Amino acid sequence: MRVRINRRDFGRLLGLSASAATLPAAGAPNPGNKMAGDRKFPAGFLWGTATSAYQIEGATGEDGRGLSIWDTFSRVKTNTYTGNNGDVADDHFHRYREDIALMHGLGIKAYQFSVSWSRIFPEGKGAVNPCGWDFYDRMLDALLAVGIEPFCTLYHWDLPQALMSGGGWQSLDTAKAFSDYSANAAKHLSDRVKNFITISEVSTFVDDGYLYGSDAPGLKLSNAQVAQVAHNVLVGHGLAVRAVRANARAGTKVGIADNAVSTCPVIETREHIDAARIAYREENARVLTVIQEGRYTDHYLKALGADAPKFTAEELQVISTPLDFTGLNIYEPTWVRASSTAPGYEVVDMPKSYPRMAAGWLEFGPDGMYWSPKFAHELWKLKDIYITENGAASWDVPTSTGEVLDTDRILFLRSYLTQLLRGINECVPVKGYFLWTLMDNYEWTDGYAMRFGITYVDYKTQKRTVKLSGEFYKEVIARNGLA
Ligand code: PNW
Repeated sequence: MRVRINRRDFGRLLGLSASAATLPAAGAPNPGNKMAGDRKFPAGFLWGTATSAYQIEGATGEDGRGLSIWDTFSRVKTNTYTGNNGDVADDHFHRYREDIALMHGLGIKAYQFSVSWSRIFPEGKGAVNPCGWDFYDRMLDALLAVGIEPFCTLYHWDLPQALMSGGGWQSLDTAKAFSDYSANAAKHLSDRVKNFITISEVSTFVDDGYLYGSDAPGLKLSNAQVAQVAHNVLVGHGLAVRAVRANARAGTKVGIADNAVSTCPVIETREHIDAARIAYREENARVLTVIQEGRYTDHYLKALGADAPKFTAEELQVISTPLDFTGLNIYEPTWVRASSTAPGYEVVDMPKSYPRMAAGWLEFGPDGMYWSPKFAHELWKLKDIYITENGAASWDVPTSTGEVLDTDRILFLRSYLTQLLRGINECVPVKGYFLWTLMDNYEWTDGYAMRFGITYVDYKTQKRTVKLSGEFYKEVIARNGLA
């Protein structure tokens, strides 16, 4: 249902926000971080950028890499925007030195990259490719040489094609193969990588790849099958957490990057805030809640009925293996208000006129950057939180002198970072922020048409040009704040 705000309601809203008595307590007290200090982040805050292997590397046929499901899927011309695929992408496989210099120039302190599983295990499991790690070794050496801290994601959607013969994530064999690959990665990388992320955005690749069929592997399964796929992915995640711990050097940390549904109260009253917190737990029941609580919520199981996943108690234990940190990817908000019907909330649909960024799905809503980490922390008392992705696509057009003046992306970033700071000032333990993304890249089915970078890439020449938003981010990092 849609909330209509007319002039009278708006007046009422203003009255509400002007009256301190009707405002909820803002959670933990502000630790005295006022005035100018209000705009600063805590000392040591980790400013990063994120990318993923298939979106930037190219070189899909080099050094014995096996095929991934994205190679197969994107080679069917009708599957992606004008048939774009990742064969070349940003050619980062050959230009990583330039890209690392770019990050260094912006003052970036941490870099989240993903490993292409099929470079390491061309068949997904079995024999390790003897030169599989070579590229990542070179890249990590160059990164560490300039003091940038690597965060390594083990799975960002590019499943080895060979594992599809067993149904991909429809089979727990894939979870087992993922665990073995994760163990190998931990052994090989943990002398240099101190932070591992198991999986990026479970919901996105499960729904788009196995339900709607819009992304690789392009399947359109039943609701029951999809619930099982999601469950299997989480088992793979839990096994990988354990495999990393068992095989990495002491002190290595491991977490997940989840695009949790960012439920936000439509109006900041106690009633709607409480509803949005309930919504956070229920809307994320399939991934984040079961990881944190070790059980699917009653509401989730009831809503799915006969389509609920089949699971064992032992699997739930694996899934809920404690994490060292929780990564939240924050993009669009989900507006929520209180409701008298169980479980106590309703999602408010987006009106047609709601502001969006260039990617049609990306509705503008910086409030999620406050509420998502806050609710996650309130519900589960999380130790460390990282914002593992946040960013926006713009219709970037270089000026005649080659500049890209992406003021809309700056508006987006500044607004979201302001809300992040609001939470941090209330003691929500967010330790770092990874901007999606360093440079324009292969945006999956949107191909090269959708640009999320703070660096513009001319795909004809592979020339990189820092956009105005890149200059903005550089300034934020240098000041460790927004002022
Ligand atoms: C994330 N949604 O994808 C991915 O992790 C990146 O690989 C991707 O390039 C980036 O965000 C930008 O799209 C998402 O519909 C895809 O809500 C879809 C959604 C969210 C994130």
